[in-house]
Amino acid sequence: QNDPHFVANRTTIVHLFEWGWNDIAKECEQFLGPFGYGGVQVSPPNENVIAASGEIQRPWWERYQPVSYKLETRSGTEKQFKAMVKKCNSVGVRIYIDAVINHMTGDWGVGYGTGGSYFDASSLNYSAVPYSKEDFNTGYCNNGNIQNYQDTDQVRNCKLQGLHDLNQGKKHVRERISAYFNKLVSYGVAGFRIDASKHMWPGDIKAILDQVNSLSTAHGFPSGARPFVFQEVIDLGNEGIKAQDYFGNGRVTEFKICANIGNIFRKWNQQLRWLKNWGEGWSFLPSVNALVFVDNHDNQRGHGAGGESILTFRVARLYKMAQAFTLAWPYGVTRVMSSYNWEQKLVEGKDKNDWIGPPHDDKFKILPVTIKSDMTCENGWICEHRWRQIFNMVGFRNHVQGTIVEGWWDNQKDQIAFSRGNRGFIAINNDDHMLDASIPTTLPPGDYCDLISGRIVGGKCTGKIITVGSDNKVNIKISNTDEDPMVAITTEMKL
Ligand code: LM2
Repeated sequence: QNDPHFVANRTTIVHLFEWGWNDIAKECEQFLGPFGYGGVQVSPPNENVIAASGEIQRPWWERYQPVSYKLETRSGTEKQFKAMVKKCNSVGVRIYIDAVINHMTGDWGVGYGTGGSYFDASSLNYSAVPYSKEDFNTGYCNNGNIQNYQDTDQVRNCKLQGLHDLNQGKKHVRERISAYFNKLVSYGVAGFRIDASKHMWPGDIKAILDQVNSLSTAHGFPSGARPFVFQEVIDLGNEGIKAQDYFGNGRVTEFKICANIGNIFRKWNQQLRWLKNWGEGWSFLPSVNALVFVDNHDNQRGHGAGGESILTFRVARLYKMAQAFTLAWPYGVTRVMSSYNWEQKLVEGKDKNDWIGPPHDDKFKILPVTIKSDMTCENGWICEHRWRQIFNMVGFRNHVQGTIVEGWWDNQKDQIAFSRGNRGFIAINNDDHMLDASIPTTLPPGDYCDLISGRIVGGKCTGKIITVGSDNKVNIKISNTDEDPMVAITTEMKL
């Protein structure tokens, strides 16, 4: 189902990667609600393997190795999870969980998960679900990993990176997963990011979702509303499995965006003016089917559909520009990444530290997200979603929702501008010289507060003031050396 069930005038999801439940509850109340975020993608809430081997201690990726569907993880307890969902819903912020249902753990032998549940990975016994040998796909690819991504059967039945592959064709497996989803729905969760969807049969995902209850009016959803679904399918156009195969279940992550937007803003054989027909015009997925993002938790560290061009918080200036464009452009449901910092160790272009988990104390307890007086985060948390340029552009998107792009302008190179109906206007200068132009706009004449450089605090604009003249033109001057070489205005911040 493609509708995220945002409350009115909200448009954007933030992925609070590896945050604790108590911190997310606080963030909903203190920031996400007041600043207009529509929902949060949270890290997998179910019990996972405790990964520790040699140098690698409690990596972030241990959460992609389920042990059971008990809600006990480094992010917190079931009780804390439940309280978080309630608190977030009460301030109009939806919660979507990262659902790891393609597989269980890799080969860790015998152990206990983060919730204390026993498992034996070698005999495929996950007693707390329970799953046993018959619930898994065995005997494919000689019991090994996917060898050939052109072979659809292999991609779905063999192992992904050594992870024991569940057989979602089985009634018992479908029942255990839908029971897990139903518990989450009863707590007020609004939907699911379905991890590794490419590695499951679309019909099996459908059979599971068909057994999931509708969202409840008690949590503020419209009566009969079906959970929001966005499926993680990496389809760059060169494999047998297509994103389209999954449209019947819900939205699909559009990974073509990440590398392309990186190339454009890095000016690697690309120019900003090519953004003019961004979206379907670039043969991306239809807007109604797409989940849109500049980077995600995988490709920001070279996993998944990564590559050199991916923009992240580490190249903040370009990242903010790419985010501003993405949030200003009417295409798909947008998701903003919110990261923690880790020290990279680049060896021949590969980060040896790509496994490092969230900021933690010496007992590996996740550190709280603390907030400074300028609204940004500390303790190792980056909080891109709290950068003014980004949260104000979320506000821009909320405000211009339902309008079309009008008055596209460019300088034949890396300076662009456009309006959104009579509600918003944005100009970006990624060229190597000043942008100095009088640009026609569909915004009404008057003075506006630029939301990239400031906000309205106590009735006063703390940033640049931009004037739309009675001739319906706006004089834009943006130096190519500005910290943020762009301006954006909306009628919401008309002075
Ligand atoms: C995803 N989407 O389809 C997630 O977005 C991605 O983060 C997951 O991989 C992947 N699918 C499986 O859920 C991550 C990470 C991998 C990691 C797995 C499992 O990118 O590196 O694999 O989670 O934790 C790790 C080791 C790998 C090992 C495997 C099994 O890196 O070397 O393979 O665990 O123990 C033997």
